[in-house]
Amino acid sequence: MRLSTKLFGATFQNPVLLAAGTCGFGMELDEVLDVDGLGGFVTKSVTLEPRIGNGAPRVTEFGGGMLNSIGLANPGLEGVRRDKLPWIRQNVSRAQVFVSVAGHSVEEYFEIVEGLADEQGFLGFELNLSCPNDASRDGPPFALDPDAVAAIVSGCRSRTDRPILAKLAPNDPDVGATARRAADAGADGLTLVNTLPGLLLDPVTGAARLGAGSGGMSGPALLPVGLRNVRAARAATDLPLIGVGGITRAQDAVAYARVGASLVEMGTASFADPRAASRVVKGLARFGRRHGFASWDGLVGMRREMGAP
Ligand code: RRO
Repeated sequence: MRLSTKLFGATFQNPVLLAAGTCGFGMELDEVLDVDGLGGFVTKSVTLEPRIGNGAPRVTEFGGGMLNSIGLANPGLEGVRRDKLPWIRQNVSRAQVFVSVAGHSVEEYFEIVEGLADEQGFLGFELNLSCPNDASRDGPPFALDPDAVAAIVSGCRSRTDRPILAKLAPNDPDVGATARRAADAGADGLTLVNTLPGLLLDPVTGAARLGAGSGGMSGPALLPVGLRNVRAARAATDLPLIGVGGITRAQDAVAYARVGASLVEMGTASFADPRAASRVVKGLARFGRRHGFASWDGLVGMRREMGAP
């Protein structure tokens, strides 16, 4: 099965990327995985200033996956320019890289996009509008406010010619409408979904198992949520979609293609097995051979095929 696909003016050698927050800036996985053999990766979300993140524990597991509240720990714009992008420029030539951008205000997104304008080594931006763990902000993430989504995407659009992805939330009551607002504001693609807000407790003490209290749920339990949201976005727009949530096997990636995702991202599965994404790439080739599919692109569902989500 031909796995390469052309999107956003670039060639992805295969459709499997590592999701934001699960692979640092690529260099952190250098010893365990050939990141350049993947379709690409999305960096940890970058904020204007460095952030140390939330208190420990930041991650806890349960039967369906895991819950995290990292709290946007990252070196900040200047640290990324100085310490992270040079490694990417030197070591990543075939995988496509998106820089994830997060802000506590609308303007912070603009400043980061402008601050990276002259930097090389990455294809585009994934605007993280859906972080469930940002203690610097009151209220729900930007992704649940369609006016904020439109303002952030259009402001970034006017500041860069690079591809812009908008990463939306899993608990959006009308993700199709939000997808349309992002498309109208000039997004080149949408990433669905971020982690789902959740809470785990110690039954004896009643205390939250994460230092920050609640967090974002990821892992196998997120698969049906992600598929449903991708399908709803596909029914609402023609934009390329990136499916993320709960992929552990090649057939999960194929399910995302069927509901309209042109690319997929993996994260939680690679915590248990750092080579999980490479395994899915190989599994996709096998899936195509076994079931007689000539190309990944041929599996990607079109808008006209999508019924009600
Ligand atoms: O850093 C985090 O706690 C975090 C982020 Br920015 C996000 O977008 N999603 C998530 O599950 N955790």
